[in-house]
Amino acid sequence: MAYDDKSIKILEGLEAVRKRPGMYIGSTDKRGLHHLVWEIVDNAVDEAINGYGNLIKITLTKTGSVIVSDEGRGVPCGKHESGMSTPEVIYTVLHAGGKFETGEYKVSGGLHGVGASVVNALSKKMVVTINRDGSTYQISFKNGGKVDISLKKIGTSRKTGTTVEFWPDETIFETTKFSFTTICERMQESAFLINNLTIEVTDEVNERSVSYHYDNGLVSFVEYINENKTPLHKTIDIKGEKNGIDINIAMCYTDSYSENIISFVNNVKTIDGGTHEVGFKTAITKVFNEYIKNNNLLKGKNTSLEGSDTREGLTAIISVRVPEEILQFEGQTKGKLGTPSAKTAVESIVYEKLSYYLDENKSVANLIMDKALKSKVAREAARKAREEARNGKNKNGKDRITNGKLTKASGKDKSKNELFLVEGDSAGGSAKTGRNRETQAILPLRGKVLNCEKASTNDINANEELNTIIQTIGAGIGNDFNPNDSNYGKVIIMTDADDDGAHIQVLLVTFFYRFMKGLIENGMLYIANPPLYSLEVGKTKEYIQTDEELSNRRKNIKGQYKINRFKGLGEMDSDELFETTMDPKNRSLIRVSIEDAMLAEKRVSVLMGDKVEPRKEWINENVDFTLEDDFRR
Ligand code: 0RA
Repeated sequence: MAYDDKSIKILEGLEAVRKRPGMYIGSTDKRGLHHLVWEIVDNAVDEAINGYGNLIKITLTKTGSVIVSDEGRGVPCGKHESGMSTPEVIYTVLHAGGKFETGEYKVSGGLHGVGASVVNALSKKMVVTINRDGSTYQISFKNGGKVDISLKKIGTSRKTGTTVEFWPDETIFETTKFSFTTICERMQESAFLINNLTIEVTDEVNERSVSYHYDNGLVSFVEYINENKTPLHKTIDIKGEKNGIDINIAMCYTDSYSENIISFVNNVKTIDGGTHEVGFKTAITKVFNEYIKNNNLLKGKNTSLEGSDTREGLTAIISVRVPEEILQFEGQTKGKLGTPSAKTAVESIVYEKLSYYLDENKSVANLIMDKALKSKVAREAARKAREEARNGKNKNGKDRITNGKLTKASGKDKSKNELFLVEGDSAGGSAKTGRNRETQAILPLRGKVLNCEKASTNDINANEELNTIIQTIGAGIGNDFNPNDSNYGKVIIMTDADDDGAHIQVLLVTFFYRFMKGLIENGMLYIANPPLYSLEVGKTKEYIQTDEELSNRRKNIKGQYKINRFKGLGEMDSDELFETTMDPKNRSLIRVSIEDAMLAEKRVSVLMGDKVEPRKEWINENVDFTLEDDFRR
């Protein structure tokens, strides 16, 4: 093929990416936009995990670009067999890769890994600078991956490494504003996963900068998550290698009741778990039950612990590195490890190391066995209580008086019905008046919701507010939760757009995450997005969702106008509330994802923990986090 034919093919390929960006990066909203950053960073991380370079810098610049630089080997700068330079191939050919030797690990190409060329296709400009073989080379692209200036030597350098700067294309993305918080959260995670790697994130617009570096990797990660909890022992560190799979796990039990297991494969989070997580859980259950049997802790009773008993209060990070050749992902979002040998590898290493640890540390062993045994007792009691609750009777056989404040929907098609959980009785009143009576039900909530981060199933059952929610939804909780039993297709949290409202949102999301995960997994949990302002120009009134939108809108108004900032839902009348926030035709709902929920849980522990300092910091930094980015899908 002649060079020209090749370059036409390439442009067709990149054009396809621009036509259907969603196919490559999932979406063109904030999430999709950040995908571009992950894609470029993953390449840099690949170099680091294979031992090349230990500093990665990410910079958000004043011109709206992101710069990612690494100290890896540098992209090779020779001529490729196609006639193009190798950098041109890497940044313009879809799925061009092939740099990896057998046995090397790679992030890119695994979970998302659509390649740097996709980022180029979705950028109005991209500049790649390479230090290699004593020289500095540069190539630049414009208008979605068209070569602007071909690769050329621009100087000399003793260093090696690659720097990529790109400007996302505004005609493709709904927003091109990067979130410093989102990038930091993810980079901190990568720094935990790769010992001795330093990641610096700089925001030149707001003049702030953070550097992440951890000597104790996963142990530091677990300690970070448990920052505001009370650990029962020193974090257990498990390392090993089997079937060519490198295993690294840190685990620690706390006095809380939540289970917090986060797993990674080649440094990419596996949201839906997979074989490595299954191997981990299987091993723990087996170790616990053997320990209990050997030490006669169940006093001869012929029962055993369930898996969930052995994970109550557990924080664990599982990180495995699986070689390319046997790497398999499953599920719609490819967030689940499929590689079968990862199960056996993790299971046998954890079984061996954890059994040994417990035998060597009897006092720790007794503490955590005791906790697991208590969990078993509580679980059995709670199941009984739930069964009674489901039958609508309490212990004494009397009908339970609950969901008294619920205003029901009249429609019979459950899947079309929506439940609004509304902050405060006054907003509840407006919602009740303004709603669509057929499909919308209103349940007003009084003040703060119980913090479920430390709550046991018994605590939940004893809490009236949460009990009302559970019964109203009618689909059970925990292992008994069944989305098909839900009385509503959508559960929508509607709070004021202020601090307290955000607080209630995280508490509720945490409750659902811990006790009705299935509701989130099935995409049934939402957050309503009330407008921040109304804007009156002459006789017309419009509603504005964000500060950014307001300042844009103001620029285009000629003549007089009046702005009103809504301080809470209660300031809107019932028609206004319906029109802006509840009416399916106009409203914009935020669907809560599992990822959001995990962040929310971490936030709850920061917000509600005993330490004052992190809480202050957190509130200062995240006043409007729900609107900013983290809850948006
Ligand atoms: C192809 C081959 C080699 C390295 C790379 C690409 C490479 C790509 C990126 C992207 C961002 N940073 C990067 N660093 C390196 C291997 C080159 C060799 O064997 O020396």
